[in-house]
Amino acid sequence: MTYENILFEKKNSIGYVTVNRPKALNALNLATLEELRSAFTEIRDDASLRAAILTGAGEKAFVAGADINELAQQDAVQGKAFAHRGQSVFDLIENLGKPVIACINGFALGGGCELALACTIRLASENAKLGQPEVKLGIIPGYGGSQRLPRLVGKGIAMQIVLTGEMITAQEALRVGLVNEVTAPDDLIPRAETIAQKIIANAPLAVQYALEAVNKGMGMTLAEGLFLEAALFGVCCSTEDKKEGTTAFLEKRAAQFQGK
Ligand code: CO8
Repeated sequence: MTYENILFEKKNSIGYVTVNRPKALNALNLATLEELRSAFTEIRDDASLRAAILTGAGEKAFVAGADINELAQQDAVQGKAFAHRGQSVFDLIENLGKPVIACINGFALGGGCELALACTIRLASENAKLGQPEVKLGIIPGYGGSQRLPRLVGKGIAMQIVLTGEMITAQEALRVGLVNEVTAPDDLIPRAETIAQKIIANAPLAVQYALEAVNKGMGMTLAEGLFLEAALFGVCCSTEDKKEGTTAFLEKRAAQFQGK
């Protein structure tokens, strides 16, 4: 696929995806959503890639939301269909089987905040501003914000963010657990690369199953989640990587994982 709205490159086992519509503050129109689907499908299926870093082009925005020009035209049936379509792309990112690190380098609003919420880890630069301003437009979050935000930061804080529609600073996002770390703008991508490489050094299947255990377990009762954890733990015990990891530890050497 030729990309017109995103940049996509592969380097050092990492897929770099940059939403590239800086004149519209990287707002997500339908074409951009479909390019994200294509790039992340490729990252999922390319065994040489072990992590992804997602950011926005320019210095002002990560993603300033769904494209309001398109939103303005949607009737009820289209609105529902668009929401499902975007949600399926964000579900792909959340359940990629590989970590996706959001580098929030400016505005992350509405669909942009929801895109970050679907990522595995969120880092923000000091100038980032996050929020769910949908109610100011007469709509509610439609790409998962009403569901992922309370699961991440708790119901009370999520209610305040969603119902006021006000933006919060990077520091406030850090305080409430919406982002994991805040960095200087120039340190954002290098810090994401450091975290990605630490994950890449680990056993690929173990990383994949740990992601799956956490993601799927969040929607289960504790008993169901524990059952899932035990089942996936058992699968790990059948891998060559588990044999290599435990043997390397006992032999006091670095493990060489094969993802098998
Ligand atoms: N959509 C389309 N264009 C946008 C968007 C957007 N979300 N955000 C900014 N732009 C455009 C502006 O129209 C402007 O274009 P132009 O230069 O042609 O006039 C350009 O980007 C620069 O923006 P501003 O001049 O407004 O820049 P400022 O620095 O003054 O303000 C803000 C920056 C505060 C970020 C401001 O642009 C803003 O408020 N943007 C809208 C933010 C917003 O409301 N986002 C939520 C959208 S709703 C949503 O995301 C719903 C998701 C679920 C959808 C499910 C079904 C489809």
